[in-house]
Formats: sequence, C-alpha cells, structure tokens
Amino acid sequence: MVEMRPTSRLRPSPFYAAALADGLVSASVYNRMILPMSYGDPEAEYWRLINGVSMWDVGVERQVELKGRDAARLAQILSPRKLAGCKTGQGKYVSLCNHAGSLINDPILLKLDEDHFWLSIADSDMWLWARAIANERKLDVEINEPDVSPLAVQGPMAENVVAAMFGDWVRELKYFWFRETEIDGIPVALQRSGWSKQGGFEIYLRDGSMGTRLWNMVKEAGKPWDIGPGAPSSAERVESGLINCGGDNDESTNPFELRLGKYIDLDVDDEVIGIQALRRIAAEGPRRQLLGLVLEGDEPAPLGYQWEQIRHNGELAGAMTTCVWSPRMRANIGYALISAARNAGDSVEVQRTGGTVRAKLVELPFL
Ligand code: THG
Repeated sequence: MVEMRPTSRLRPSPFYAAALADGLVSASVYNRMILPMSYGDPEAEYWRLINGVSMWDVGVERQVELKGRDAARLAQILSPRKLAGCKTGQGKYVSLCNHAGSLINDPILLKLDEDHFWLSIADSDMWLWARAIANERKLDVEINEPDVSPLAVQGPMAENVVAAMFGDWVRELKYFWFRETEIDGIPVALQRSGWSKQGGFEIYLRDGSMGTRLWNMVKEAGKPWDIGPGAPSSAERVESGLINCGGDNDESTNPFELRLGKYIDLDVDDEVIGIQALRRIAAEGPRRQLLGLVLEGDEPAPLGYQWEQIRHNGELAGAMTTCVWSPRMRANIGYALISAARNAGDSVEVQRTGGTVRAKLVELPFL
C-alpha cells in the first residue's frame, strides 16, 4: 500500500511519536485518526496479549463529551439501554441506533458527573449526530471533543502493571468502572475496560502534550512482566466474540442480530432514538443472526476488506463479515451474518476469492 501521511484530517494520537520510536510498522485509519496496527511480529503480539501484557495506542477511541443541564437526557435519547441506574464513575457498553433501529456505533459511555458524560466511540461521526439530535430536541447541552486519549493495557498481567503504577486500589475496580486521578502530575481517568477478553485497563490521558511521557511510564512499569507494544487484535476479538462496529454490520443491521440484545431495554422512554423500531424488530424476531464459522484449511487466509457470500445447500444464506487465523484454534475462523433460519452445526460454503471453502457454523464465542 502507498504511504499514508498524517494531516489535519488524518490525526495521529499523542502516543504516535512513542509508537514510532518503539518500531510501529503498520497502521490503519479509524475515526479519521491513525490506528497503529503492528510492530512487525503479529504472532508475538498476539501471544503477549494472551499470556502476558500488551500496551496499545487507542487514541482513535475518540470522546464525544456531553455537558450541561440536559446531558443525561441526551445520553439516554441516544442510547436504547436504560441509564437511570448508572452511577458517577461507572461506564456502560451502549448500542447507539438510528431511527430504523440499525446500529450506528457501540461506545462505552462514561458518567463523570450527573451532567457530564463521555461517549468513547467506535468508528463513526457521533459529534454530528449528537449535535443534530440535541438541536432538534432543543436540549441545553454542550457537545465537544475533550483532550482525551485512551492508552490500553491488556492481558492477564495488565492488572499488575497498572497496580504498580497507580496502587493496589485498581485491583478492586469493577468492570467498566473508572476513577479520575493523576500520575506524576499527568491527569488521567483509569478504567477497567478494553477491546479484548483477556482483562485489562484503559488509561485515558487528559493532556495530549504528555503522550510520550505516559507511554514510557507504562513501558517502564511493565518491564517485570515483559510488556510490549501491540494493538487491538482481530484474532483475539473474533475468538472472544466481540463486535467490530462498522465491520460486522451493514447499514441495516440491528443490535439483536449482533448478539447485543442484552444491552437494549425496550421499556425506555419513547423519545429514545430507534426504540419504536427496536420494539417492532423484537416482536417480529430478527431476520439475521451472528454465528461463528470454522473454515476448512490449515493456511492463514484472512478476509480482506469485503464481505464474502455464504451459501447453504446452494442457496445464498448470508455473508462472512470477518475471517482471521486463530493461533489457539489453529484454524481460520470468522463471523457469519446469516439468515435466522440457519443453525449452529450446519455446514455451509463460503465464496472466497480463491474458490469455495467449506465451513461449519458454530455458537459464539469460540473461546
Ligand atoms: N474502549 C474504549 N472505547 C471504545 C472501545 C474500547 N470505543 C470503541 C469500541 N472499543 C467499542 N466497542 C466495544 C465492544 C465491546 C466491548 C467494549 C467495547 C466489551 N464487551 C464485553 C463483551 O461483549 O463481552 C463486555 C460488555 C458488557 O457485558 O457490558 O468489552 O475498547 N474506551
């Protein structure tokens, strides 16, 4: 691929210089920012996440800040998950939908105060959306992007690293809860979260001029556990059944089809965007579902940037939205966004560029 150059429209995060210094070799684009992808040894980066601890520049998880008298009301209008019980210091995984009930983003919502929230977003432009909705509904709320950049520390040894930096209180932090604190004068919020199922934390840096310093502090603190730089792992996230919003869904995929139904509360207020459509979809039953796929073959054959068609008994049944080589399963595994009429256990064919490949539908998660 050609070299991609940072510009004001393709922003690097505050950790970018440190990532380059540590040998970053490939990157992608996410939320119109540079997402570091690999430091040259993807296999080692994967095993470090599974067995040890890895640190990731995930500044691309940009924050949409809602602040003001109607901030809580706007947060609820945007999220068809009941937020009434959400406490200050708590985070929640929410499914943002459009009026048709289709998923448009799946952020972590952080409640910093009764009238102050961050939506830590996946890859789509939620400032435009939030501002448009707030203005149409005449809400008293300010919507901005604060100077906040998450640095993920992930893997079974992550807690030790973060405890070495911040103290043993981090061990008591519950999933998605966070604390606003500082380290060596650097303002941060520390949350138990991250896009893996290996456990870990995210340090939300609140002063972009301190990126290299914070990166090097984590690197130093992690030395006893052999920390190394990495990135969100597509192999691990597929093994673990996590959704990549924008990758596993199209413009008409609803949360029920993506196994996110447990994050939808149908009894939220009628003013919540998409709730009427979601109630109807829930009553009718979703037409598609997300299942796992285990493909035949023992050579890595990851999916490119296009979904591949899935056939069952010769009939078009759905699409494979992702496919990765799983080092733990020693197989190519993927997701099938497929007709609700098919079941785990069914044999299907995937139309790959090299030809048809047989695969088996399985329940998620794989591991
Ligand atoms: N961290 C932060 N912001 C983010 C992400 C993150 N924004 C974009 C993207 N990642 C959001 N997507 C997800 C998807 C799944 C999870 C977290 C972020 C996740 N899910 C668990 C699961 O599905 O099992 C737990 C969900 C629950 O039970 O509440 O962790 O990574 N800051």
